Parts: sequence; structure tokens; C-alpha cells
Amino acid sequence: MTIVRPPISAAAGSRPVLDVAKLRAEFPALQLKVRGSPLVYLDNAATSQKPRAVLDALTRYYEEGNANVHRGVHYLSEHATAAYDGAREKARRFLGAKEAREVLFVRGTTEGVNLVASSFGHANLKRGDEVLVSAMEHHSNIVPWQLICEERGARLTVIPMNRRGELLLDEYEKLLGPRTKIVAVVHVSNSLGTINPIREMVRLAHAKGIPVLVDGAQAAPHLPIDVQALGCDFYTVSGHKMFGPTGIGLLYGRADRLEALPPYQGGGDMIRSVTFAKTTFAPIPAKFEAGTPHIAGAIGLGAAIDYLGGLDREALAIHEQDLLRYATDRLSALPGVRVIGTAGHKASVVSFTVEGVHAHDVGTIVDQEGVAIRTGHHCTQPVMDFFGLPATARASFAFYNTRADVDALVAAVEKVQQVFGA
Ligand code: 7TS
Repeated sequence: MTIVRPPISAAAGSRPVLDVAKLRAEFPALQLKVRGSPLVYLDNAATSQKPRAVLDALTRYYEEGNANVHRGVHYLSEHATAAYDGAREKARRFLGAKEAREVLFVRGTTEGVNLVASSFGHANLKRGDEVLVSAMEHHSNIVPWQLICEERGARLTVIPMNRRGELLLDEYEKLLGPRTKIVAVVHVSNSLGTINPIREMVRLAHAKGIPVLVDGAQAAPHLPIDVQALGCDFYTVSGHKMFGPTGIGLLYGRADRLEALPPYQGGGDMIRSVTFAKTTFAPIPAKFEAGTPHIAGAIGLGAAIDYLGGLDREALAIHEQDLLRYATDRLSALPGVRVIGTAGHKASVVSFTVEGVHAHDVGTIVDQEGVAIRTGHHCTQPVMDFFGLPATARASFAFYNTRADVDALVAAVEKVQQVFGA
């Protein structure tokens, strides 16, 4: 199974599944006070906070292990290379990939998608071809495809969704046509929280010989990932959303798929031999990792994976589902507050609107109470257009959040309503 469906009814108070206070103590940023109040950090979908283990791994690398990788014969370089390659093996296990060479270090999800769009597009897209994305994609899984489609004379087609924010699978199946060259779909929506049925979507695409890229940016912090069980061809995540550093992420590609793609960028480390007449390329993964990589980032991400691996992820999921349900119930109970994104299967992301108040004003006023949320279109303008909204406010929860955080949010939203006389 790729998705844990926790027994939610058992979670709401009957069983102390998680020592959240102990977990919180490992995150220095969660101890901050902002504007005189303890920080209530509910912007985890934008980026998560980092545990001490990750911060220490970064410092240790720079203090005790800093050298370039894959080139020096000296002690420190061998050490850094082993740590970097070790992080790739950790990432392989985290994603459930068969082989470490199927895991590329990239800058983040955005670069993961751009790499596939560019390399796959240049090798495979021609005039009249189609790239199928969904109605709930983040801009980073739309714009790279538009750029390559424009260059190649191909076009974007879109899987529709319903008012709850669920993709219409019957329509999806019909859109998988002879011109469809690739499907690019989000695992968990950042603005609606919807968890998409990726395994089923891959099965339908593969039945027609069409490869699938999955944007896993919001899935990695919440769900166990198993790319082999999902069956997808490409899967990409951002380290900073899963308690790791910024500037580092992962792109999984099945070995045969990656081997068939042309390089994305040229430079050092990605070649077998270079002459002015001709260059031959290194095998994967090096072929796709031109230049000095983000060594510290990879090591820090490895530490985040170790950290997550040491937690009971099923207990985390149960706790997050409790927060999701509690926040949804409490916000919905406020007059004039409407939750956007009511799919049957959701991660702990709650978008909402407050009648008569612009989302930015909601965000600004709750910030005065120390509550950090995101407001705006969340880089999903087509989702906002679909719901006829300029923006929403969004609370996104991590396992270190508590019901008290939800209470603080609700109290702050009530204050917003008082200020606006709503
Ligand atoms: N895909 C999804 C589903 C995302 O939520 C994001 C970032 C990205 C891709 C891009 O990730 P990056 O790490 O390469 O920037 N989402 C958000 C968000 O919801 N608020 O800020 C960033």
C-alpha cells in the first residue's frame, strides 16, 4: 500500500498516539515568539521547520567534512563523496526505488519537473502531441510543460475536477488518447489537500503505454512513498517541505526512462569524455547532475529522512488526520467561513475563505496573534479560477502541530471577524 488510511475514529482522543511536546522540543524554530506571542506555525505546505538533527548535519558537514565530491583523492573528498552517495541511498529507501541510480538530486520539485519536461519534451514531443495535467496542479507542474509544448507545437490538456476538489477519473480515462505523450499529476494538492489516486491513474495511463510524472511535493511530508507500488515513471519531491534544507530535492526516474532521456544541463561530472568534436555522457545518475551539487543539502536531506525514519509514521498520519478533522470542524462552525477543498481523501491542508474579508487581511490579522498561515492563490491560479475566488487563506499542518494551534487559529479568525464586523 502506498497510502495509509488511518482509523480516524480511533484517533480523536481515545489513544495517546504521539508525544507531540517531545517532538516539538526538537525543532528550535517552534520555540520562537513572534509579535509577543508563541509562534503558531501553520504554513507547513510552503515550507516545514527543521529538526535539530538536520541543522546539526549541515553544520557538521561544513565544519568537519567540507570538500567537493567525486573528484578528489584526498581524505576529505572521499569522506564527502561517501556522505553524498550515502544520502542517495537513504533517498532511494525513502522513495522505495529499486536502485540508487534512479534517484537524482535536484534543487526541488520545480527543478524535477523542469528536468523531465525539458529532457522528455525534447526527445518525445512533436506537433500535435498532448501533455495531460490536472486542474489542481501547482504552477510548477503547468508552466514547464507550457514552455516545452510551445517550443514543440504540442498542447496541454487538463483532467477536470468536481466542486469537492476530486479529479474525475472517467474523464481522465477518456483524455488518455493516442496523442497523449505523458501525464503529469500532483499526488497531494497544496491548495485543496486532495490526495489523488495515483496508483489507479498510473494503471490507466500505462494501459495505453503513457508514462506518468508525479509531483510529490506535498505527499512526502505526510504519506509513505513507494514509487514501485505506485508504478509511476517519475516522482519528484522538495527537501524543504519534508523537514530538510532548502535548495535540495529528489527526482526519481525508472532506470530505463532516465537512460532514454538526453541530458538536461551540461558541465562537469556528467560526462564520460569530452573533445571539441564530441562529448559522451556518464551513466545515470551523474548524467543529470552537472556541476558541483548541493552536497550539504543532500546530506541534510539524508538526515531529515533518517529523522522521519525514526518516527512512527502511522502515528504521525493519525495525528495529522485528527488535526485536519478538528480544524475543518472548528473553522466550518464559524459563520461566514467556508472550507475550500472537501475531498473524501485529504492531507492536513485546510483552505478557507471568510465572508466579506479578503484573504490577505485574514493572514495579516492572524499574524498579529503569532499565527502563520499562507494567503493568496498558492501558485494554483487555475484552482482559484475554478472556485471563482481571488484567493484563500490556508492552514497547513505538520505532525508537530497540536489542537491548541487550531484553537489559536480559530480565535485569531474570530478576531478578524470582529475587526471587520463580519
Ligand atoms: N508542487 C506542489 C504541489 C507544491 O505545493 C509546491 C510548492 C511545488 C510543487 C514547488 O515546490 P518547490 O519546492 O520547487 O518550490 N508549494 C508551495 C506552497 O503551497 N506554498 O509555498 C510553496
